[in-house]
Amino acid sequence: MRKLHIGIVDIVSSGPTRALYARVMNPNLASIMPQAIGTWCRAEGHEVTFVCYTGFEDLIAELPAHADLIFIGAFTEAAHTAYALSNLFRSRGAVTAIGGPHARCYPEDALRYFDYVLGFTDRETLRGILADCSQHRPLGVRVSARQQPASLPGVRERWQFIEPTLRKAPLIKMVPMLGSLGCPYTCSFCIDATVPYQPMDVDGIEEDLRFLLTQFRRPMVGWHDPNFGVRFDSYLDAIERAVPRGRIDFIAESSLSILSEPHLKRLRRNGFQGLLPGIESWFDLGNKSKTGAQVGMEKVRQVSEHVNLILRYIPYVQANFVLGLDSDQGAEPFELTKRFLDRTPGVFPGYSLLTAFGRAAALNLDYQHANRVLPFPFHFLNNNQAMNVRPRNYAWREFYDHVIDLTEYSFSWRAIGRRLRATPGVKARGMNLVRAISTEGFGRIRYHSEIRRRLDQDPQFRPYFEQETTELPQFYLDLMRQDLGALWEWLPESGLRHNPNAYADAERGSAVDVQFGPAVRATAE
Ligand code: B12
Ligand code: SF4
Repeated sequence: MRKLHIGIVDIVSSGPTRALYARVMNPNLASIMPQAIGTWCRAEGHEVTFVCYTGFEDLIAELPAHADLIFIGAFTEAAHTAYALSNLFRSRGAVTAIGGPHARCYPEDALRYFDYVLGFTDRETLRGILADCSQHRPLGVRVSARQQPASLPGVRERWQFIEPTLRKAPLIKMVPMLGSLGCPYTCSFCIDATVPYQPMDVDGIEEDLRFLLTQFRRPMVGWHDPNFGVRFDSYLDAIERAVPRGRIDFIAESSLSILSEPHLKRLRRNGFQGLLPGIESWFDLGNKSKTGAQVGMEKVRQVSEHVNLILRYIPYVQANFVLGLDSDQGAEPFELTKRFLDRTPGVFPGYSLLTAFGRAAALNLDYQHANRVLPFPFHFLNNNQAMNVRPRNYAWREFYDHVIDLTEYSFSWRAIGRRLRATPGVKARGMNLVRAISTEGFGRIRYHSEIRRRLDQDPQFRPYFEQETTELPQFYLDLMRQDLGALWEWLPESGLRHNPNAYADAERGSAVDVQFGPAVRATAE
């Protein structure tokens, strides 16, 4: 095979930024897979230029002008950035490929702009693409391994990409690691509900941790497992074997059902500094929070006690909620969240507006069949800037009133003060304060209030939200143009629109045919 010049972009920021929070945090949000792809490409003998785009780089200057192949890893919120980049590099003769959450959720749309659209990706899948490396236009080919890879390059192998990425991080330097793929739970809204749980090799994890100790005085690891610690003892045994007590700090997303008191004691002994359990709803998804059939105030009491217990052992706890679920009605769900905050002052609340990310979950088919999915451009699908599912039990204005009220309550100076007093440690306090007064707290209050104001006053808003028209309000177009910066010029005009019901159409067999290239091992997911 000829030696290829390959560019890899891990898009963390969907456009240029100068925000302080982005400078501190974005390098810490790098993904594992682009680093894995880079490692495999180099191991196959190709030349690789790797950029983790945090919003501060000049992408066009940093990537090779004459690349043979460009891989882009993108969330849906970065889809337009990815489409623009693909267009730019195709114009210079490169073949382009996209992988990551957007490619998994919206493959039909991504096929219009990329030669390859990847689902599950293992080394074999990649080899097929490297061997084929040819244009597939106007529609690309969709390529996927049959299942998640059995193994991925560890930290030592990925260090060639981790190290330059973390060099951009001035304060916190978080190394991304993976202990497992998939999840044994089946939350109906989750992309992993149908992906079997699969632990990664524990020996590899130990080796990575030992390696990290040689690189930083006190490393910090962010576990990217959908649900860390399902095989709790096996992971903690590995950590205890590899890491002298307290030498590495860890952060993980775990469900409440895993976080029993004996487990918390062990997590604390082993340097866990931050946990992000999902609560999601007071009226649904009891299996995840170990509350069974309990709902409403009863669930608030139980979950609050549990989260306060976690806070006795772990300084930083973010509890995640989804707003606007079908099980919610009236003011009660929002009021219950306020009571939860009153009872659990140390917790940082993470709110997501209900979002149907294309093929992410089977539940999205129901929303599409019911014609409840709005065609908000991908750029706004980050759980906050737009809610693309029409709520079942709320009118839009009423819904936004509740969201604003809850956000104001959560990030009032009173709540911030209580949170700071209830949070142990300078780092955790600092993080809670910065998040509250920057984009996540005050910023969201401003943004949601602007949307609410426009629902009353901007004549383009209400008809779009009520699905009377698909004409996007100018407000969103202007915002997108501003966010994308110079890349806006490269965004194909058709990229602004997508079929919000592509998943349902594909199931009905009325979608655009998926093509498969000759030399690639292609399987529909
Ligand atoms: C860990 C995680 C995070 C971490 C790390 C993020 C990161 N940069 O990787 C943190 C906490 C920072 C995070 C933040 C966010 N996240 Co998140 N996160 C996850 C989670 C739990 C696991 C993803 C993961 O790394 N899995 C391990 C990898 C190896 O497996 P995989 O993702 O399935 O990838 C496979 C293929 O897709 C492919 N692949 C993946 N990437 C690439 C790249 C290339 C180039 C190629 C070729 C192939 C490829 O290969 C892999 C192996 O088969 C998923 C949920 C889930 N269970 O998947 C949500 C998820 C990915 N997050 C999601 C969202 C919405 C967000 C946020 C926007 C939330 C917010 N409002 O802030 C931010 C965006 C952050 C950013 N821009 O980077 C959505 C994405 C939906 C979408 N279509 O965009 C998901 C799916 C959750 C959901 N709502 O269903 N997240
Ligand atoms: S517990 Fe978390 S990762 Fe597992 S299916 Fe539910 S939401 Fe997804």
